[in-house]
Formats: sequence, C-alpha cells, structure tokens
Amino acid sequence: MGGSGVLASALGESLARRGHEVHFISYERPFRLPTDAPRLHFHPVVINDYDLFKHPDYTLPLSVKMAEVSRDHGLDALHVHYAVPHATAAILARAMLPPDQQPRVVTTLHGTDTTLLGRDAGYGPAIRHALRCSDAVTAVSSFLKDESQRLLNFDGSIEVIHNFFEPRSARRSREEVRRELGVKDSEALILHSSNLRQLKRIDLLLETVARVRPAESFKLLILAGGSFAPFADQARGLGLQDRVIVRENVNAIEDYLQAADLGLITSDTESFCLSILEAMCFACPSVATRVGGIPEVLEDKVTGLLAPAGDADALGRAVESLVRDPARRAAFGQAAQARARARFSAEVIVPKYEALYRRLCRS
Ligand code: GMT
Repeated sequence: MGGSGVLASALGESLARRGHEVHFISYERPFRLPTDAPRLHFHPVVINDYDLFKHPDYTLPLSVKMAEVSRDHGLDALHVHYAVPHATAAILARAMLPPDQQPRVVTTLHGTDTTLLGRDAGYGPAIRHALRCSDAVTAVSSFLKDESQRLLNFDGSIEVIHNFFEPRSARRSREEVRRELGVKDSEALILHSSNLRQLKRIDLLLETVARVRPAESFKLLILAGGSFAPFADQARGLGLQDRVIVRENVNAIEDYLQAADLGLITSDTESFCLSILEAMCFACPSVATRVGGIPEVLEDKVTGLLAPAGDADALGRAVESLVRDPARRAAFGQAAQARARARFSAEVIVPKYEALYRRLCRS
C-alpha cells in the first residue's frame, strides 16, 4: 500500500488507456489494478524460500523476470519505481539481454529509497551505481531531487516529475459514509491516511488532535495501511477512544476522501505525500508538517496550513482553527482542488512520462 506502488499502478493504468501496452512485474498484483482492462498485463515474480538461504532473495528472481518479459514482449522501456531493489534488478536484466533486445531503463525515486536507504553504507553505493547506469532518473519532487544528488553524491541528471492522482468515482454518498462512521453534521471529519510507519508520527497525530477544543467538534478517521494496535493505548490514554475511527486496508479510498473535511499529516519527512494530493482532489484541505516536498504540494494559507515538524501545539492550533471555520476550510478546499487539477492531474503529468520514454527510445 506504499505510495510508490500506488503511483506506479496509476501510471500504468493511465498509459494503457492512452494506447500503450503495459506489463507489471512484481511479487504481488497492485491492489487497485483492474483485472479486466485492455493492454494491462501482470507477471508475478515467484520467490522460493529455500532453506539454504537465511533470508529469501527477491532481487535475482525479479531481475530474471524483467529480462524474460522484456525479451518475450519486446519492451521498449523498463520503468522501475523505488530504487531498491528495482533499479539494480533492471540494470542486471538489461545486461542479461543481447544488445538489440535491451530496453531503456527509467528509475523513479520516491523518497525513502534515497532519504533513508541512500544514507545507509550498505545500500548507498549500489543505488548510486544503478542510477548512473539508468538511461533516465526522475524524482517525485524538487526536494527529493536535491536530496538524492546530495546524499548519493550523484552528479547525473534527475528530472522532477511530480506525482499525480486520478480519483475514481465514490461508490457511496458522502452522507452514507458519514453515517457508517457515526460522524454528526456538527462534527468535522479529520482524515489521516498512511502506512503508519514510524516516520508518519502517529504518536504526534494523536497528540495533535487531543489538543483540539471542544473535543466534540471533530472525529479523526485513520485509513491505515498497517496495524493501529500499537497506538491504541495512547489513543485511550489521551481520552480519544470516542474520537478516533480506524479502517485498515481500505481499497475504495474515494468513499472516505469525499466524506472528509480536513486532512492531517504529521510526518517527520515526506518527499511528496500522495495522501495530501488525494484529499485535494476532493476539495479537502490539509494541515501538515513543513517538511521535505510537502510545501511543493500544499500551498501554506492557500490550500491548507503548514506547521513546524514535531510541534503538537502548533499543529493542534492549525487544526482547531480550521475545524472552527468551515468557510475558510471550504475556500482552502476549492483552491486545493484547482491546484490538484492544474499541477498534479493525470492529464498534466502522464504526458511528461510519455515524452521521456519517446526521447529515450529515439536515442
Ligand atoms: O515510506 C513511505 O511513505 C512509502 C513511500 C513509498 O515509496 O511507497 O512513500 C514515498 O513515496 C510516495 C509516492 O511518491 C510519496 O508520496 C511519499 O511522500 C514518500 N514517502 C516518504 O518520502 C517518506
């Protein structure tokens, strides 16, 4: 449920609709990928858990599958999302093929592949090598481009192509969803959607909403791509048991996005933060920490509010001000939706990838 997988599958779906043949190669079918769409193909990578290995290996079977699909389907480009281990596997796959069957390799950096793994001495040199051997490297924000060049000491070119989101239609009405969640008309529905990993700072998220007064003015919905159990005690300790609603592994996120009034992100770092964009598409503004690439997505005091990282008081004040002011929230929401359409829609972003593939295939 990571953002890189979401983006990669949305890009593939969009390219297939535009007439391209798209082959997905992964250990698991992307969870939102339609099963019956034309020109979309899925090739699973089988990982055998041999007891002679202490840790199962994914990179080599992935690489062999990439080479096999490239050869059998005459691929023009292998576009890998998240450098580790995909970029390394793609470089190896290309080297396994005769020159006239070698696809171009495009590597898209998504975030923790450089901000976390890039600084790890056990990964950094291999990532740098894979980037140097890629035919093109892209990053999902200017922040990530600069960080990748700095952390990996990479002097090659990196093109910034921001993320996009193409919402599907909601299956239920806003009223139905709010009824399911038990949200009253007088309550603002605050939405947090993430994999709940440590850097998302779920502790800070709970501390933040615990400061909002009156407590009866909101409910917090957490769309969790991971277990919420480790945070349940803290939520109870803060007296939030009646305020927090958790839904784990939701597929139809649009139902919930259209029902939300305000997004809330408390991450320590984000290269882009796809969930802010997902909310923007439904005219839902956000409060977020001013970190990484978030300011490229969320325009402070125009489409939401930014607050310093780690500061529950400042975040709480920002949330409370918008919970109390539906008119300002609505104005921010309209501006957020307009910005999402103008800057981060499939119509704007997908042609940038197409232009890149065409350029590489001509060279
Ligand atoms: O660590 C994560 O949050 C998952 C990670 C991923 O690759 O799946 O997310 C990164 O890529 C997303 C899609 O490009 C970005 O929206 C996220 O901001 C980025 N996460 C971080 O930089 C922490």
